[in-house]
Amino acid sequence: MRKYSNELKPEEIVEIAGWIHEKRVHGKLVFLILRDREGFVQITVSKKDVDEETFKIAKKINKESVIKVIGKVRNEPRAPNGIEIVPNKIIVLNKAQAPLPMDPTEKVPANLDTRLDHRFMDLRRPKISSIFKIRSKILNFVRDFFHKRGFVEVHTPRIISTGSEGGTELFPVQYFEREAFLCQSPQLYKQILMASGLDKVFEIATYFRAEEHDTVWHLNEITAIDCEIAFIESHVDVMKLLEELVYSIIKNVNENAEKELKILGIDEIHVKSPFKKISYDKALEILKDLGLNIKYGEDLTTEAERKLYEYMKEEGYDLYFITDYPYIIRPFYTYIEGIESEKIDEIVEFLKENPFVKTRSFDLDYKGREISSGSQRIHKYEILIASLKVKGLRVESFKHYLEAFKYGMPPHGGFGLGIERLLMQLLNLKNIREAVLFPRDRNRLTP
Ligand code: AMO
Repeated sequence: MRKYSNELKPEEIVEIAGWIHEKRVHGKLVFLILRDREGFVQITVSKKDVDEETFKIAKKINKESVIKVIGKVRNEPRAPNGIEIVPNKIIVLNKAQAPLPMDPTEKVPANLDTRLDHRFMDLRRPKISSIFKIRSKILNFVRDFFHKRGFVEVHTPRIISTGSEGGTELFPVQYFEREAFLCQSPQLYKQILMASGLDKVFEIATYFRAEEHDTVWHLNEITAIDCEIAFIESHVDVMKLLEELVYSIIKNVNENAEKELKILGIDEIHVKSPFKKISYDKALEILKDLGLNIKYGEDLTTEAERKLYEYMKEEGYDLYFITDYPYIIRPFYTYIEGIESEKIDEIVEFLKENPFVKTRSFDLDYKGREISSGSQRIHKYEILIASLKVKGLRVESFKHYLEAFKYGMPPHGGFGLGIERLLMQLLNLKNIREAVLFPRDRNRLTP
């Protein structure tokens, strides 16, 4: 049975397989450092211990070739982790060509583009694979978190007929003889499901966003943790759940990904709970005091987000909510405060006259970047129609979504939490592309 490099015990005869990370030849001795998923082990090939053929193989083989070794484990204080394998047999499973497109030992640094072009090789570096091992652990934990709380995991369509977030950030696809789009988020479907009686749903979803931004925190294809809950009192219930989720993700990473964090040079991820909560109005006041004027009704700029974090950091917060945004900068489905009327025309008029009316909405920022946003949703049919009209969206395009609001839709709300942004901030990655295996951005469609 094949063993990993972290499972070896002295005096055992073992079989181990992996890549040749390093090779040093000293006359009648060849040292191979074999790398597998779990780490490294030295293979010490001495001319006197092995047959001529095996010695020749060891001496000649290129770095990054894949080998299988059968041999005896021995204590060796001079070897990297205190043990070495003295091989009986070395089998070359596949030779690597030379020169390599990049250096997996990190001795020669490579730029991000070269690394992403050769991602399979980039991932041979423990620092890089650690990011994805943590990502996998987080998603496993998230599924468990929701299931323990009675949520049902769902999968909604990736090919859709209409945008869910408003705006024009859609990728068109040819769907037989019709035009369709890649989904921007599961928003409309997770809301429809609130009328189904499933009550609490979550989805690990892919979002496609045709945003033109070419920045270090935007991607055109992302993964997000989406959830929706029925029978809430307000957005505060949703924020409570999101806070519990993010807090427990961080706790879980600290407890269960110690090895990966260490490889990434992180001792422990700091988290102060409860998270700080400030309203949009308060955020603008704080920013004004810090010398930055944001026009009321405009979104926080990158600079504003960064300044706000400086303020929060002083108070010990890396994570904080910004709540109660004005209607003008939130999506059409966001719950609007203070609407009494059930007449569509009256509501339209009210919204046109009061574009800054407060909504039951929030963003969760982590070290100066938005990682999640959510809200209570409008659950009244007439208000929803009015909101679509005020936002300049075609009511007919939302026909099937609107149906769900006619025959018993409970109050509900939810959030979307971008996994790449979460990982980026959690692990202090400088570029969001580090948090996704094969990023899709404005310029990158391969590999
Ligand atoms: P929103 O559009 O704010 O909300 O997206 C939710 C979260 O998804 C991530 N995200 C992105 N990450 C990287 N690059 C992008 N281009 C990008 N776009 C979004 C962010 C963001 O906070 N339907 C609502 C959520 C809800 O209310 O339930 C939505 O999609 O982390």
